[in-house]
Amino acid sequence: MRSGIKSAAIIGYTNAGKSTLLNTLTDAGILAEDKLFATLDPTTRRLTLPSGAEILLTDTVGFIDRLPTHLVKAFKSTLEELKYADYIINITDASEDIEERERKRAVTLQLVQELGAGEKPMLEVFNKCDIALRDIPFPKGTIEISAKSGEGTQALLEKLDELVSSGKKKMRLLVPHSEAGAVTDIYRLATVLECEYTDSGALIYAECDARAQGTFGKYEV
Ligand SMILES: Nc1nc2c(ncn2[C@@H]2O[C@H](COP(=O)(O)OP(=O)(O)OP(=O)(O)O)[C@@H](O)[C@H]2O)c(=O)[nH]1
Ligand SMILES: [Mg+2]
Repeated sequence: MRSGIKSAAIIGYTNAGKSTLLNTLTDAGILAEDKLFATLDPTTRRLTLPSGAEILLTDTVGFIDRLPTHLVKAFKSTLEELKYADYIINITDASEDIEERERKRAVTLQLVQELGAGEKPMLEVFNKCDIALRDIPFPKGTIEISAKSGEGTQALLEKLDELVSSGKKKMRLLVPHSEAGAVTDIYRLATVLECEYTDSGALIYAECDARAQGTFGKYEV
């Protein structure tokens, strides 16, 4: 949060392919197995999007319904991550029949609400399209991928880029030599597109989110 880098949490029913997706996108080397709850603690990796913007991507524990009451609390604590995420990537296993698919999707959406994350921007992703039953249409607006083969993941990254860049503004900033330390902050909190050292200071062209716009507005030229 302090770094100002946006983050997305990959959520979904157990076995949907969350860890596989994180591995495919970031080569994170996280255990992905055909067994329930292969992931028991969240793992976060840094990912560079096609625009060059960076995002943190977090794998989470799989959701499940009819969870024994004594486990609910433990599960919810691992899902605290959701609270800190800026965006949600909701993965559904598209290889299952429509009833299972919709049931699990409903459980996941319900839990997102219960965790207080219902208002966060969410990308709906249908995974395992390589083995999906083609006769069942996917809901409108969903992104179809195969986390295993990588098919469709470029489109997912582009959608993430759209989310991350919304509300951003390109700014021309002139940082005087006497405040050179601010250059590091700009590199940390904004996406620097160009940087040139001139007689009057560092001339930087950067894409700034709302926070960076506030912090660096005084250098705008
Ligand atoms: N055919 C196919 N199999 C996939 C795909 N993505 C994941 N799998 C398989 O689905 C199984 C579950 O994948 P994981 O990535 O461990 O699923 P998960 O959502 O992280 O599961 P939990 O950690 O238990 O919540 C593994 O056997 C994966 O190889 C895909 O796109 N196509
Ligand atoms: Mg997992």
